[in-house]
Amino acid sequence: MQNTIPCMLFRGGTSKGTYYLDADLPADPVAREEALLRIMGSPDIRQIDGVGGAHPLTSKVAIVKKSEREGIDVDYLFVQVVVDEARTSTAQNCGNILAGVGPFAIENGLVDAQDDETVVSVFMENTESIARQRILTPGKKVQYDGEASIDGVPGTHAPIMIEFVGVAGSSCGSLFPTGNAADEIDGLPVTMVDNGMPVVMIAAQSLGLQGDEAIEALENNQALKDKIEAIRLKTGPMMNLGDVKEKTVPKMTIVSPPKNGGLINTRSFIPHRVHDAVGVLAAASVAVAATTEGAVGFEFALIPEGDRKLCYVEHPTGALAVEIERSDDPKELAPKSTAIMRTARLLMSGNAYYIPAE
Ligand code: NQM
Repeated sequence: MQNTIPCMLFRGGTSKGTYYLDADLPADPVAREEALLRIMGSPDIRQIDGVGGAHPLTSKVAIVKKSEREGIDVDYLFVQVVVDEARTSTAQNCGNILAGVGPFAIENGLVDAQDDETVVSVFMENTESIARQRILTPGKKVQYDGEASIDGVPGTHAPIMIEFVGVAGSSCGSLFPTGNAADEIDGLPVTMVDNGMPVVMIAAQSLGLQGDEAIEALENNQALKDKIEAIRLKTGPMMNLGDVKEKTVPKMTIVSPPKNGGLINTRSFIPHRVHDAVGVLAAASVAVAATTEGAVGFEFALIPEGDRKLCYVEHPTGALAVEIERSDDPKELAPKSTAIMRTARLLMSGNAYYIPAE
């Protein structure tokens, strides 16, 4: 006998995942995790018996419910389903999957669509911070087609503008959790930063790299991966994240001078596979650090003028634009606001099927 659970499949930004109403999933945490794993087809490197795409970026879950918080429409919990292990993690947030949360909330009647445009306020449970999404809703229906493009996704779609509130330090307690813009680990200068995603930045040059290596070249370089993982395990406690061996944070980001006129170039280990692009909140963290004196990357970043900066964080398939507005107080390093543009698309709606354990 198969169990069924109502489910929608969305592409959110450059990621893809299954989206559920909280009430539709089993209430028991063990049964819930089992359902999420089996529907995705984990553990299996190919996820062949499930809907997962055999990569961390396509093995993601959003669980959404109507919020009881004042001024907030919905609560969103992000779950990373590990591809090749029977394990899920809520230790990180995901700004790409977030892009589908507003459309999902409207499609499921959690938020009443307005004519033309609907603002959805989302409480992101993983990091206890807020995102405001502006979704095009002509005739009170979510519009998915449009003229906006994001690097890493073919074609054009309707834009979803997302503004983040209170994301600085949301996982690590402060923007620079060690109190320094840069520290030294294993003889290498590193920057530990959290503007919505815990990120460790290391200059490509200090790793003997150019910074524009192909994803496969980095993933096949075991000595490099071991070095980066050794640093990552040391940064966990320093970033107030504890033992990160089994966690998907911090993200290890190699930075180098921009190649195409952007702010900075990146290759991001998330934390073991290399991202095809860069995470949304990871880019938000990189953008703030790279524009802060003393941080790794500051010296070679091409920093836009002004207090409101549109920063193009370059990645293997293009660039991700992050707008950061500096605080009026020059001593305050956390930005006043962080905003990005994404697109999302409903791919499938129906029931997910899985065979429960005996
Ligand atoms: O940093 C992948 C993604 C992400 C995270 C990851 C993300 C973010 O691209 O906000 O979006 O870093 O595991 O989906």
